[in-house]
Amino acid sequence: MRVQVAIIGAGPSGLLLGQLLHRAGIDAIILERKSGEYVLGRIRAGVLEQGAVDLLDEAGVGKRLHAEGLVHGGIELCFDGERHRIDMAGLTGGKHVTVYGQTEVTRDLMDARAAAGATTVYEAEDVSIHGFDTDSPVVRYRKDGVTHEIACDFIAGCDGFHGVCRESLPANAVKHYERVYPFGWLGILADVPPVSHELIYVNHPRGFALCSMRSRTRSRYYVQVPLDEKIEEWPDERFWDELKRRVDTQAASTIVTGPSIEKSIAPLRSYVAEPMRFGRLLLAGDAAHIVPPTGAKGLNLAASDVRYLSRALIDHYRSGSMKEVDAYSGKCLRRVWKAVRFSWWMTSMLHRFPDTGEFGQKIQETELAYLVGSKAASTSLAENYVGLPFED
Ligand code: RFL
Ligand code: PHB
Repeated sequence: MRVQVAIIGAGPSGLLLGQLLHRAGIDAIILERKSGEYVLGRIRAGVLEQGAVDLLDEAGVGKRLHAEGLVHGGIELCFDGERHRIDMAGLTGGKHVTVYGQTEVTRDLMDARAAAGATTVYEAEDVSIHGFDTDSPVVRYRKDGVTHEIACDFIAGCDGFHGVCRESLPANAVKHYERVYPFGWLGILADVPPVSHELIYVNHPRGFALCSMRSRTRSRYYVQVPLDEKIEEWPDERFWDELKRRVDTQAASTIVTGPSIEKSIAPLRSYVAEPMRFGRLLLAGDAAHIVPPTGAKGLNLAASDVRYLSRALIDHYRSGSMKEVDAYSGKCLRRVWKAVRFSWWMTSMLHRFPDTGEFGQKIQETELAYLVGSKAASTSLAENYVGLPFED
């Protein structure tokens, strides 16, 4: 079999790239290790920058997002027991974010791909990539006991942090930058109305908390927990009690509790692999970088990589030039590092670190007080949160 682009991974990066290429008449196959239901069952990000919304529109999958997504023009920061609103729209000339779950984005992209009749091979085993340092790369995989081989022009590594693509690079071809944080987020999803119509990020001596949502009837809440925490030790009751201890008294008295429909612990990490391109292998999304979720940037960075990658490949097939493919890694990484910095900064300001003590807590509260009291500082947060501009 031969295709123009072989995409590894059917998460948001791979599916969105597949859709944009399909609309440009470029032939691509997607190989995914897991089943479609498994991919849809992963509860992850919830906040889309305008740039990500625009790209989903461009891919022709924006209809349900516009009908059901919640448009937010601000967030609240809670510290020292009080909430302060950051007027993101007011500070950025009217920009906002849209709350719409990654699960829904994935579902919309899967439906569009099925409607287009494009091929996704789910439960593709032992995917391996070869010859990406030549002009004729090859991808192999196994399905139902049969080995298949695909010849292609390019391989798009959209296979997430634990994927095979980055791992296949020669060790001396890639530099890794990493910071692992000494805590994780325990998150629950529950069919209860959100406590506030905007997100609340909480700094508290007991640890960070976040009140988020998926819709007007479905809430997503998180609390910071130590890395070795066991999910079995967190029955719903304990989660709700801990959340109420961290938010302000007004929120604590109005939070509606209910049975969780999902509960998981996610570790926090900052990671970047440089460069994001090696010959005819191009990495996108979590395959190339990870940010802690505090800045709500993971899914948005995946979309911005795909924006640059789809444009580079479309330009190549129209003009025959490799100029945009050559520029891909540099363009992505300049934007990636800004989001890595922002996510690290939000994480540092809002979480309890085991070794910084009461001094660290005072510094954080002072930084937050400065932030909410200074238009310059609030604007810096707001322009990063709604999403920094693209290069083209
Ligand atoms: P994904 O979503 O991980 O998709 C990669 C896909 O590749 C498949 N795969 C393979 N397929 C074939 N062969 C192989 N060898 C393969 N190895 C892997 C995987 O099964 C998967 O389907 O990466 P993508 O598309 O780049 O999308 C990125 C986003 O998913 C990610 O940035 C965000 O979800 C990050 N993230 C969060 N971001 C936020 O903005 N807010 C959040 O609250 C938030 N929560 C999270 C998260 C990421 C998590 N991870 C990665 C563990 C919570 C978690 C638990
Ligand atoms: C979420 O709703 O899952 C969410 C929202 C904002 C974040 C992280 C996660 O910063």
